[in-house]
Amino acid sequence: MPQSSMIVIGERINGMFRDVKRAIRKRDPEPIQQLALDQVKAGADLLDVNVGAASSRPEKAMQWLVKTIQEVTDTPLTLDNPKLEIIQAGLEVVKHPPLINSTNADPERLEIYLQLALEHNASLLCLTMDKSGVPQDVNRRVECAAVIVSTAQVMGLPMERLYIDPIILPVNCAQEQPGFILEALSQFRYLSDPPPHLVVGLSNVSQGAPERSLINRTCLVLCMAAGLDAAILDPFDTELMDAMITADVLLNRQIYSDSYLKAYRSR
Ligand code: THG
Repeated sequence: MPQSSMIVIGERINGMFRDVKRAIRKRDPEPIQQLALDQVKAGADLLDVNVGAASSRPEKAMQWLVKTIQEVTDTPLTLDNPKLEIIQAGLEVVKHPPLINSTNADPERLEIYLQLALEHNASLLCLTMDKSGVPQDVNRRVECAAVIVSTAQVMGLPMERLYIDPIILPVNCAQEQPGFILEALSQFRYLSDPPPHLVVGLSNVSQGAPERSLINRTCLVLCMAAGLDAAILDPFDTELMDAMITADVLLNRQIYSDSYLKAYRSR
């Protein structure tokens, strides 16, 4: 039996997008619910929920988004915010165990978030950075990942509920970074057996670049070859989804048939 296929986290419910920002401001459920249903239909296993800078009361906005999405789908959510209070607000109203996105490897913060994930039967996404910021090299990322994995093990969060994110930066700002990400991912895999999930926020890599879709799907396939098994991405990009499904087949993580694209979409 092949290993399991990519976990798709739909990125579109994010206040960074103008349509979402407007819907949050007006408390208009329709665009949000449509984006939720359409992303699930396009292959999202989880839905990222990020209020962005859309609201003066982000706790309330997070709760409204969670409730609004839950009215139309049972798909699990990814509560995406750097602030603990906003994650907690989301946890108060979420129905199904979510993925908490995110903490970093700062030991104090890590313990608080691990405790929170354990209390809520949630999964936890950890960024391989600490108080000193996003590492620019491979080794610091691996050191952070090692701290994350060992702390999770000590506190009793199973690896199936831990996601590690090496933090992808735009290729037009720092061209050597994607290569470092690939190297970091291949090393994260050996930190434990079974390994934690490995995830990236894919669209970061192409921000500000003209060939966004091409850069995104090429980067995704490279990351998958290095062990990535989850990604926050745009499930409406069909060329991206096709490249992902094909890479799953080639990595023996999905069964091949002549109609494998169709088979994936009709799951
Ligand atoms: N890691 C983790 N979580 C994350 C990220 C990550 N959450 C947020 C982000 N990064 C992933 N989500 C997005 C969503 C949108 C874009 C990039 C990443 C994006 N947006 C357009 C832009 O900036 O050009 C918005 C413009 C528009 O179309 O309106 O690219 O790395 N754990």
